[in-house]
Order: sequence, then C-alpha cells, then structure tokens
Amino acid sequence: MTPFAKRSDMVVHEEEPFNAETARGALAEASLTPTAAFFSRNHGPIPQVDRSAWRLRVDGLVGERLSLSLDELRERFAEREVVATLQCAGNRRKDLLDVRDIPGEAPWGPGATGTATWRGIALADVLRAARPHDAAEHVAFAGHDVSREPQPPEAYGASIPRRKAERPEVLLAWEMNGKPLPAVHGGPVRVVVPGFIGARSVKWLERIELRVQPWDGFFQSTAYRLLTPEAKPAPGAGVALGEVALNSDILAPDDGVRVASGAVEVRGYAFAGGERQVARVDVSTDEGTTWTQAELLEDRGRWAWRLWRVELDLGPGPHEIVVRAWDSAAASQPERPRPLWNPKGYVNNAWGRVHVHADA
Ligand SMILES: Nc1nc2c(c(=O)[nH]1)N[C@H]1C(S)=C(S)[C@@H](COP(=O)(O)O)O[C@H]1N2
Ligand SMILES: [Mo]
Repeated sequence: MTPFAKRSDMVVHEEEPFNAETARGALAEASLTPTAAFFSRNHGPIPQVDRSAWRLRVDGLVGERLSLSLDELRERFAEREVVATLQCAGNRRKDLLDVRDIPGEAPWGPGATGTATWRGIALADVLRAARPHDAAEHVAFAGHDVSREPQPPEAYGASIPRRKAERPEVLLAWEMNGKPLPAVHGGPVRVVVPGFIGARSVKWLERIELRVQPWDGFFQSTAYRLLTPEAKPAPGAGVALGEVALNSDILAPDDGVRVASGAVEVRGYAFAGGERQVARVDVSTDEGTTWTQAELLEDRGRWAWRLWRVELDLGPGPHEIVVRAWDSAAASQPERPRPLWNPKGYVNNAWGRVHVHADA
C-alpha cells in the first residue's frame, strides 16, 4: 500500500521522508490531478498539526503583529479559489542525471507536477491587516516540519518578493480539490504561490515574516538556486529560483511502449510559469525538422497548465516523438538536457521526448 492515501501507481522515490511522483499516464487523464495521484515532495517527516490549536503568526516589519486561528482567518477574510499548477524545480531531473551524476538528489521523472483547485484566503488580505512597513520587500513563510538536510537541521522555510505576495492569486489554502487539505499536502494551511516553483508554496504554515531581505534559511539561501556546473551549493551562490521556466512534456503514449502503427494520439502538458501563458505546442517525429501543432485542451485559467493532444500517423518501426511549447513572450524550450546540467539538477525544461515502437 502506498501511504498517505496515494494511488498504487505513484512512483515512490523515498518512504521517509515521503517523496512520490505521479505516473506519466495518470497525469494525462485529466486537467485537474486527483489528490490521490498528486505528487508529494517533502524535505522532512510529515508533521501532524492540531487544527484546533493551530495559529498563524504574522510578524517582522509590520505595523500590527497578528496571531490568528483557522476560525478567525475564515471569519475575517473573504474565501477565494484558484486553479494552479504546482511544479517542483526538480521535475524531470532524471534526464539531467543521465548526463552526469547528482549525488543526494532523487531521479524525479516527469510527474513532479500537477494541477489542483486550491481554496482559502488571499495572502494579500492578511498582509494588509498587518500593515507592512515600506521597507519590507520580501514575505517569508516558516513551516512546522524539521528537515535534516541542512546541518544543523532546521524548519522548512522560504520567501517570495512582496510584489508577488500581494497579488490576489497567492493563497493561504486549506482546501485542495474541494476537500480539507490533507496533512501530506500541508494541512491545516499551506501557501500556494501560482506560477512559482513548488518549493515556495510552504506547507504546514506557522508564521509569516515581513523582511528587507529574502528568507535566510537553507531552502531559500542554499537550495533551490541555479548554480554554474562547477559551483558548490553555498549560501547566496547562484540564482534563487522563483518563477517556473516554460516546460512541456509528453504524457501518453508512455516512454518505451509499443503502439499499433497508423493514427496514434499523443497527449501531454505545457506550463508557461510566471505570468506567461502557453501560446503554442509543437510535436515532431523527425528531431524537429518538421512540426505538427497540437490542439490545446481545456483552459483552466491563467495559473494552470494546458493539456494538449495531437494525432500522428506513425509507420511501422521505432519512433522518437518530441514536444516543445512556446509562451506568450515567444520563448521556447532548449532542445537537450546536456547543456542545462547543474549541480542540484533543477529546471530541466528541455524538449519532452519519448521513444515508441509502432507494430505493423
Ligand atoms: N513545509 C514544507 N513546505 C514545502 C516542502 C517541505 O518539504 N516542507 N516542500 C516544497 C517543495 S520542494 C515542493 S515541490 C512542494 C510540493 O508540494 P506537494 O507535496 O503538496 O506536492 O511543497 C513545498 N513546500
Ligand atoms: Mo520542489
């Protein structure tokens, strides 16, 4: 049995702390990922937080410090719902590992991403009540769970720029897909930062701190930063990851399968990240010499990925199918993972690629 009420088709990378990704085929099934199939990325043990005793504190550079229970948050602030894609910066790391080893990081495949309906309140409304000082440029989130990755161990935390934190789409969420947020996804309350890497959507939220500088904990200062290939992770080294880079992948048919030759339906996702939108998705079976445009499926709003489909005519024999997306800034994806390799294995957004064999 897969723990945390997850489906048995999850790809479990680690039992403790629990780390599991969605199977490629399961992602292709629907534009909203069922909670039981949604990936879970944890840097420490899942804490059990008592809902009735839980309080959210807001402090740092504020005119008024707050300490609010779940009921008080519900009463004081208007509820909001956002459909948003979460994508881990380590999504598709496996293809970087195939280039060069990345010790200590799990070989996440295509399924460290998913899209859900999140319900709660706007972080912006809570910040307004705390009256931030003008000097506060960053909003930090401290979680309850303690990770043993940093030495000494520390509670998980992260921050986002205040200009993003004050946007209406950033939520303090207590529901996922219409149900109370499960503990494994950060219940009772987590942050959801649409358009940003998953690591900024802090689970088991306990405290919000308004700051001049970004959060100085390990997961903001040292992890989740894009380093040059030669660099070693160190506080402040490299680029702190925020907005998700444009990405797309093929979800069906699965890599390595046999299909019947003739008309083959190919499906996948594309996600633009930041405030950009998916503009076009192209699929090729000849290494990108010629391309076929895919049909973009249901639009779930500006913070959600687009699933897409295209029908290809595959003759008998082996085929390599590749995909690339274009976003509203006319940016596209790099062809190969090799030049993207970095010491922690983040942001692999090379063309999606599967190999299939068409039977006569
Ligand atoms: N408190 C806390 N928040 C966290 C994490 C964590 O380990 N602890 N992992 C982060 C990372 S790296 C990702 S990708 C997302 C994953 O969210 P999920 O487990 O709900 O899919 O949560 C983020 N928030
Ligand atoms: Mo992540």
